[in-house]
Amino acid sequence: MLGAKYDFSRDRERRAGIDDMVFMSKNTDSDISHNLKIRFDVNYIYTYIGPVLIAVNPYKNVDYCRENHMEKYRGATQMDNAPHIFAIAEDMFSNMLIDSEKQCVIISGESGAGKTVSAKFIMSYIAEVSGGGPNVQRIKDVILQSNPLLEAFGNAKTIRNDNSSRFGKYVEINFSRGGEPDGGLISNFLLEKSRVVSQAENERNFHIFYQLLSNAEFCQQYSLSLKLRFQYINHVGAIKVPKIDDAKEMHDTQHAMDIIGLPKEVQHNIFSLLAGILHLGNVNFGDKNNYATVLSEQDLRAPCAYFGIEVDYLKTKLISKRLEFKEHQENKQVEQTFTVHKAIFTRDALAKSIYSRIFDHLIQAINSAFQTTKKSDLSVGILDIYGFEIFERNSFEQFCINYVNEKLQQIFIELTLKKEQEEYKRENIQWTPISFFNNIVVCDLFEAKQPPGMFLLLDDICASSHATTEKVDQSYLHKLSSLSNQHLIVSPPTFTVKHYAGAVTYHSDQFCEKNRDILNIDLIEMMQSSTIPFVKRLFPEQTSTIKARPTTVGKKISSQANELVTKLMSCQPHYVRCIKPNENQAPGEWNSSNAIEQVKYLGLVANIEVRKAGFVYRREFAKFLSRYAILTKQTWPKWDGKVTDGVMHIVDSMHLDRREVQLGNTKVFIKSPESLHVLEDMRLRKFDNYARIIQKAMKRF
Ligand code: AOV
Ligand code: MG
Repeated sequence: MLGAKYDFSRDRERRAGIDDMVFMSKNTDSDISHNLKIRFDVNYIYTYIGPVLIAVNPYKNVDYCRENHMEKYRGATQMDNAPHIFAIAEDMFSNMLIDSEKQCVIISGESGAGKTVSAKFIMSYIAEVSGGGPNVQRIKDVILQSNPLLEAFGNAKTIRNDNSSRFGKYVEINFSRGGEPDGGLISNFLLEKSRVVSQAENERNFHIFYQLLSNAEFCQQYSLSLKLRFQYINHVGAIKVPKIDDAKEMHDTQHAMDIIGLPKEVQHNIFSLLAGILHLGNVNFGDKNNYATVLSEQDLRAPCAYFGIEVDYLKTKLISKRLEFKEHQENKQVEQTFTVHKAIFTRDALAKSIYSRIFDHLIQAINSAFQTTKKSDLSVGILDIYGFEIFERNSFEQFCINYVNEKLQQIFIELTLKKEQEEYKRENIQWTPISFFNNIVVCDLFEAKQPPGMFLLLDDICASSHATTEKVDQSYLHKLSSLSNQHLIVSPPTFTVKHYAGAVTYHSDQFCEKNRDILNIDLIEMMQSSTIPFVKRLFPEQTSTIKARPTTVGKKISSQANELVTKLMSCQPHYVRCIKPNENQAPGEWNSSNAIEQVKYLGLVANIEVRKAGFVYRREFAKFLSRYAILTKQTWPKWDGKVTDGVMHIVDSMHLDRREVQLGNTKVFIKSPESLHVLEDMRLRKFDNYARIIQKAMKRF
């Protein structure tokens, strides 16, 4: 309805700051942070910068995020209501249907800022408002239940976040022309599997282990007990998390498994493998003349039972590997015994590999539950990855996680800051350029081919070196120091990367080992000898064809990140930028310097400036004309003159201020949301009138 619009310059009723920061008179980092704080103080966690949503983590349940508030957003435009994540979801859903265009939302922010929660709100909203029917309901259930399932296996308590995502995911939901979900696809990125075997102080292993341990029945069935002091679980300070009810979540996980369609037998197979992993971690080694021995054969029984393999087989393969060589033209084999260090490494590699294969199996199971057969051109994609991380000690995992975050920041810059300004230039629109930090230099530092960036240099070292791990990591540092890049400082044994979100110092030890990430062929064959069919299926590779130089983790993550960028670039993007108000996961606490820091690195000032100076709306002349033709008699149903004259005829007939509108070379640009509202409102009114006339006419028949 005309005139009943939400007042965007200020939420007067609440006196709660400014809703769309494009309307702020001053917009320094601290002005922005101050505005967010005023709103946060009255539980107003969402704020816009034009179409970009800023979401501050309240660390408590906020009433207007509940499902019963969704209805208000259904069919409404972003301008009809106060800023909200549901409005972004609605915008995605309706744009997809109106423009027949794929949509995606890129949710970013540091660890614990609220990305996963935001992603879940968007999924719930879309499930709520999209069409019905039994098969549709099944797809919706799969979408919603994939969350607790993947969180159980892919999330963990870190010091930054009690429910930190330790993998990235991109969820695509496909729709029919009528707006009913009819399939989907989840792509996952690099699970932090090192967590399976060790965790930093005050952190936990993946939730699922504690869920199992909290259930008396499972404990009995899989010989589990905290009394066994599993070495793969931190026992000091981090077993129980006050806000997490592991026993309840175990039920949720099982329910999700049922909904996804995992047969009970597979569920049992998975739980016993997890138990096997915990028991495997308690196998220890002794040192006999520099060679490893298994300390207690008794400890091998449980993992072997749960993996379905022979005790002697595991015993041999944890401490040695087959070496093949040629002697007098003949192929010969010997068993090469490991050092204790290598035996521990092998045991851990096996545990990590089993776990990550279970995780991949779950993703596959979800994808097959979606039963997507055809490629859809109507879809909504939701990207939720691990956020930017700085720990006291940062290793290869943080190196990869922070690289992916750089890539996302790059998309944001590319699409909202750079492309926008380029388009004005291309279209010959009057424009004063706005400067901003472009992190492409940091992305290049990671992934460049020529001269080689940090990932390629690491691959080179991994491929060429047979030296001890310490030496290898040292030579990596040496290679890095040859890169002259102002965003990299090498000071052995560490190096520091100046990321867009702050400088992070990485410890180079184990970089090579973690990048190589290979499970030796003997272990694969051993798992293939399992008497449990599910275990065999987890290890499907043909060992005879395994390449001498397998893909490294660095190569995999950079190609995944670039594929993701291509995918996102083919969609109409939406952005949610999450901000963390304090480091203590505490409700109601606002730490200004932290907030200002995030406002700074998220580039919000430039975002506002580009938006302010820019145009909220742009469309090709013909598209504009066809959308708003209904507004005037002369243009409806057809305009016969020049297309730009038609556009200007509509603009003038609606009495839009001429300063509000610019014609570029191919598109019409409209400056403020208010002008757009006038057009949209009039359009709706006209349609209503027509509908009424048609109804009346129908009644006469
Ligand atoms: P993240 O996804 O951004 O971190 P989460 O979405 O897991 O962060 O949020 C962390 C915690 O903050 C959640 O478990 C909730 O307790 C709380 N929270 C976040 N957003 C809201 C909200 N809108 N309402 C209520 N509570 C919220 V990481 O996955 O660590 O990068 O890797
Ligand atoms: Mg998360």
